[in-house]
Amino acid sequence: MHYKSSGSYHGAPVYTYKTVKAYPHDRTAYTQGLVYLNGLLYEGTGRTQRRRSMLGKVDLETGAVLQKIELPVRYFGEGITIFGQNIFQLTYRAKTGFIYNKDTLELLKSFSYPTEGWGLTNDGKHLIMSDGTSTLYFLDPKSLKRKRQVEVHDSVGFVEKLNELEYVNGQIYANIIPTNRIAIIEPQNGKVTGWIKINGALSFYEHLRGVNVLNGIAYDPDRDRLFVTGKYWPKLFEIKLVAYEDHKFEYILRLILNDCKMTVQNALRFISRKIFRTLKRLFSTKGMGT
Ligand SMILES: [Ca+2]
Repeated sequence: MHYKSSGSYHGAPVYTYKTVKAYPHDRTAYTQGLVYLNGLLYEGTGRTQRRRSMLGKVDLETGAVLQKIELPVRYFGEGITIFGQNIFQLTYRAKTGFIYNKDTLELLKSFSYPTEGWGLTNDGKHLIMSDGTSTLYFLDPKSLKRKRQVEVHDSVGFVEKLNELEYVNGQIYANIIPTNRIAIIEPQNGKVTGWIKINGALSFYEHLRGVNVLNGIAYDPDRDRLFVTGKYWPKLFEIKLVAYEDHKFEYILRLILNDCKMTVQNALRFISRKIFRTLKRLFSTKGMGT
């Protein structure tokens, strides 16, 4: 288990977090895009063996899906963003995006782009898109044409696998797949100005139940609330960033406690299984004698 870390990584400060509040999140949602607007979460999910890709409105407090549409089975849904009255949604390899009415989720039209589609957000002027590389593309929201692009980099080199995005106070936050790290990116030049470590949000018991990686960032600018979740995560967290240097002991303790919890849970499961088998054997032996 790797607990050691310092207050900076590749030349940029490292942040961890405090959980302000945990909300329920649909455990079956293979989260690919997340947005907050006026009390609601909007979530885009990818295709799984059991479910088609989806775009839905979710009640923040209960995690209940209030309204949703499913994508045709050939599309794997990716990042989403809300710009004006419309929701934009990317798909993974079909080079096709969709535009919906924000209120009704009615499909208005589709558009195309030349790369894979991963994450999507906007800065109020442009849509900002990732494609799994280190490049962020800035698209005109009307013509959907690429206006400019930046290469995301830190002091060591390019930062690749940028996935779910969120524009937060003039910076772009990006999940780095498949880690539990978020890069904070300067939109003008692509420079990473900080890193956020989201390890330890879920217990190892929840990891044993099949949760996947962090992949969902949303921001409420009115109340300065930052939300994160992940693929198949049973919870969505409102978090506050704190400097890693100031909270590293608390952070390490949280990871160790999660490990201990898992060890105890596994031990209890092992012992109860042994007791159950022994009792079963005893009773079946008695039964054979009568
Ligand atoms: Ca987002």
